[in-house]
Amino acid sequence: MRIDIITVYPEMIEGFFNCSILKRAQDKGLAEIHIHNLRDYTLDKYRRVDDYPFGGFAGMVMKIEPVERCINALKAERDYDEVIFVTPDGEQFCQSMANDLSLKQNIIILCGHFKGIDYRIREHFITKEVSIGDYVLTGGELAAAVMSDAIVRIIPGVISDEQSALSDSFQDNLLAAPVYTRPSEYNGWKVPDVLLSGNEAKIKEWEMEQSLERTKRLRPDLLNK
Ligand code: 6GU
Repeated sequence: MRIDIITVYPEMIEGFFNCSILKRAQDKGLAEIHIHNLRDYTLDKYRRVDDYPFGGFAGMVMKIEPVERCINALKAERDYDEVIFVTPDGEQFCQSMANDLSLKQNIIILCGHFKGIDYRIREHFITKEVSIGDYVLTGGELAAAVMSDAIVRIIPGVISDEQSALSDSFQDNLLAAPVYTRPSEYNGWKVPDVLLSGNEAKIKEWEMEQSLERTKRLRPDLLNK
């Protein structure tokens, strides 16, 4: 899968994609992540990508021209399944959306900045608008990073133990059971006996009970989904 991220601040997220599991996914050839600086696509001699809003409102608005040139340059190379704009007024991102997007071949994620982007970009280029939660960030970069992380980590082969991505919290609308490692006793704090019993059936049963109990207690809303 390939993700193209368009931003005016590539340096905000470049480091993020060069670490840990996202880096490994790219090294293994399972995901390609390309970050494009929108300023490289403007014909403006000062490389300006924003301008004053019509109507006399406060703040600056991202211009159509560089966004169009960037998206068209990408589309000339390959077909895209989605052109996503990350914005607080978009559809709420969640695990099932990450699952769906992880099955796509090529997606573009456009990050907004300043007061917003010229609405005609949203009408004519964008196929999906996504928010990562009900709070406002300074720009879409962190949202693009959050989405890319959630999408790439579930591509088969990215996490060596496939089971571990599938048993994550939220994959089945349940929170995960607690996990423990050695030593089995520390400061008198003991690991639950069942985990040391070697009885796989009992361990599975315990895990499910724990998942249900934690979900009921901490996120009862998930049980109604
Ligand atoms: Cl996608 N962008 C911004 N600027 N703020 C957000 C967001 C996106 N999602 C939640 N808050």
